[in-house]
Amino acid sequence: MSRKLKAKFIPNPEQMALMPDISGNVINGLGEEKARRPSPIYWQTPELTPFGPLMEWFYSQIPDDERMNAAQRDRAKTLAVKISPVAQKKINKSPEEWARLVKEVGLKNGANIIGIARMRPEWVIETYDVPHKTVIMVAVAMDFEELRTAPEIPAAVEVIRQYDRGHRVSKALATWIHQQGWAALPYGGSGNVPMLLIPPALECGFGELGKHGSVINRDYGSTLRLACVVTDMPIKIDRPDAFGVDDFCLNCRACENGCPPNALAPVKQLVRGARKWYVDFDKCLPFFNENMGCAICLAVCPWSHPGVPQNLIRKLAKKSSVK
Ligand code: B12
Repeated sequence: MSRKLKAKFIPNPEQMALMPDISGNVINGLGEEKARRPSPIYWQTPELTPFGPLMEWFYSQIPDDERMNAAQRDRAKTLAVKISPVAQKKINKSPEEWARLVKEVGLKNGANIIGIARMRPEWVIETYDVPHKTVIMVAVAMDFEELRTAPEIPAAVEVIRQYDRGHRVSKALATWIHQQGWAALPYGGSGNVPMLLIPPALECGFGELGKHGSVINRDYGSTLRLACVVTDMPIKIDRPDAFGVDDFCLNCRACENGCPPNALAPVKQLVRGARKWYVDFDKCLPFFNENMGCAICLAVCPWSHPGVPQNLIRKLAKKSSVK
């Protein structure tokens, strides 16, 4: 399916007329040698980014489909839920005990994985203040059978549903933290998140960055959606996890070949002082906007198939032990 789309994609001139003069890759700092905080680019208040009109155009393209509408309504309900204020009495526990409890509460409320990272200012978008010292990362997995239909409606519906779950888990966690007497801010992962979610996800052990620019996890592959809660509660920090993805992606071309607008590169690139897999924003965005949020790169990734990550990890471990 994606090969057919690849041959055909010619961006809509109405959308292209809204493109700003500045490249999204310049805003993102492609080729810059020095580290700096990221600039707002998308899914932020439209006035903060020259791509604001493109965000509005994306919404104008969403089909009037009952499944989409129902998923949007559910997410709106979750977004409207208010969380209780911080309790007057602050409870003190060891960082290890807080980590155990935070993970228990997150998993009980529907997360697939919870991890803890120490906040780094370079993750926070430059138009925001750096909030709190600790980041609780939340991962929810998308259903592969829905995801594999990308860029069709069932995949787009699954994305909205899992964003809803991300919002529910982060709100439940923030409520619980408030009840313990500590401040917390929940970010469900869609819209106006003040920071990048991928770098803390990598730091807290959710996995490695794939060639497609998303995190690949040892259990859920490329199917994760991310959300977070930021807090000053002193929680024990987790460690990164590497299991061979970096080497694997160098030799795999599934997402590169599957991406209709050719937005994925065969080699890592320098972005704001770090060499990493980088997605060409100017190529990715027009296709994303015209195809309900796309997600083909995740659907064609071999790591996304249930059961495959475990086999790949075994094979990669064998290969590295004979090197
Ligand atoms: C803007 C945005 C987009 C834009 C631009 C994407 C892009 N690559 O530039 C558009 C709308 C096109 C988009 C598309 C998609 N997105 Co998007 N997107 C975001 C958003 C809101 C902000 C990211 C951002 O500002 N990027 C711009 C600049 C700063 O990017 P960058 O410097 O290249 O940094 C990126 C990575 O390299 C990494 N990173 C940053 N610093 C560092 C440092 C080091 C050392 C390393 C290793 C990595 C790293 O984090 C950044 C994430 O894009 C995040 C949510 C969030 N708050 O983080 C979701 C997010 C990254 N998207 C996500 C996904 C899944 C998608 C799609 C598959 C759509 C879909 N239907 O789900 C596609 C895939 C496109 C692609 N191949 O990247 C997920 C990724 C989940 C995961 N498992 O990792 C996120 C985290 C949303 C979420 N809540 O789950 N997205």
